[in-house]
Amino acid sequence: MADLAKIKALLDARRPGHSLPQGLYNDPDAFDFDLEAIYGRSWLQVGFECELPRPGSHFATTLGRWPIIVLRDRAGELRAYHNSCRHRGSQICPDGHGSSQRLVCPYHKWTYELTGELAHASRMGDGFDPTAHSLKPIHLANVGGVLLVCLGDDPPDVEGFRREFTPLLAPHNLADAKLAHQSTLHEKGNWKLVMENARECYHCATGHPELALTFPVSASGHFDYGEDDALERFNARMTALGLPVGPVEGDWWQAMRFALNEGNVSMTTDGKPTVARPMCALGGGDIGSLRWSIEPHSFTHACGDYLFMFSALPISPNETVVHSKWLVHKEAVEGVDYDLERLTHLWTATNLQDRDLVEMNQRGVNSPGYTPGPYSTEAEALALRFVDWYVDTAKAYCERA
Ligand code: 3BY
Ligand code: FES
Ligand code: FE
Repeated sequence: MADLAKIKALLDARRPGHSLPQGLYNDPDAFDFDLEAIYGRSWLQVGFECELPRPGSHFATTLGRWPIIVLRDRAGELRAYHNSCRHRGSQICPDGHGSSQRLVCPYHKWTYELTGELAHASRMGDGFDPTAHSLKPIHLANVGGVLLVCLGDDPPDVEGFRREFTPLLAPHNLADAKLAHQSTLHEKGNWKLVMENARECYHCATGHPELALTFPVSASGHFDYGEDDALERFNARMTALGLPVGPVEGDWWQAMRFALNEGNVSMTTDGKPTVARPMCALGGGDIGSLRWSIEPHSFTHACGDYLFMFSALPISPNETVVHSKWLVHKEAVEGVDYDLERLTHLWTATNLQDRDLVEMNQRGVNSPGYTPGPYSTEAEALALRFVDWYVDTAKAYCERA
């Protein structure tokens, strides 16, 4: 349990418009607090319904310290559980994708139905009650094929997100998508530094030469291009195609469709589509990118031809794992309709560049010379929004505790 008085003092010391006090980036108590107050209570985007194509499909992942499993049961219902055996607690499924009609714990072979009931446990004696040893469910929301879980008992409202976001997402046909690739990147930095970096493009023009070709790196947080009327022209073109652009937002989420740099159709190293069979064929697939973000941990971009998801999951005060997923149309054939290296090149390069920036940031933040500094309200608006959300959410938790 985190030292709440210490956390409160750090939160109270935060100067508006500035980065956080040092302890919030490297103190073990702050890390424990973040897991409990932030990751343990927020909706987290873990993946997509298309990753669970058949009854029995599952994927397992670890959110902070919590292994979870998401599956499709025999009746086709999606469910999520703590990935922890009700015998002596072993993790049941290793992280990754799999398929089975029952879940068998590798340790002593306790066996669970996909609906969570304990179906078999050998040599437990007459007094043993299997019905008291079902898998523990966790909250799961399926928003148009995007899967969110919440580990807390009392999840934030998800209906506003569902209502406002689903019309923007629908044209991307997630029901007809498949997972083409996923990756895991270990970063020696606090999760909040990973996310602040992910929420701003102040560093992009110089830090991400590949991304900067297509991504409007000098737009402000809501992809406003200043004097240029590119946004209006783009919005008019999307409206003519019947595509809503937003922006729409709630406390913990945001979504909008934005224009790529003039002349570019997809977020690739040459601006051309990288998948011959698009997810959304409207406008020849030239539909900018639908970007959505979920506080505390993710952003996703959906172009006409592919989708990319970024999720930051904390490991320790100074370590974070970045999970990335790429979706394409389910009928796109690797080696025929797309080349995997070409599909993944841009975001893999960007992630590696960001890792170096985050690790450099963490080393400097650990210095006795570190003092919180001001964000650019123009270039770092979304990083500031993230940090403000963090401070507000953390303070509200402290008040209730
Ligand atoms: O959140 C985003 O959309 C992006 C991706 C690249 C940098 N970051 C601001
Ligand atoms: Fe799972 Fe023993 S811990 S069967
Ligand atoms: Fe970056």
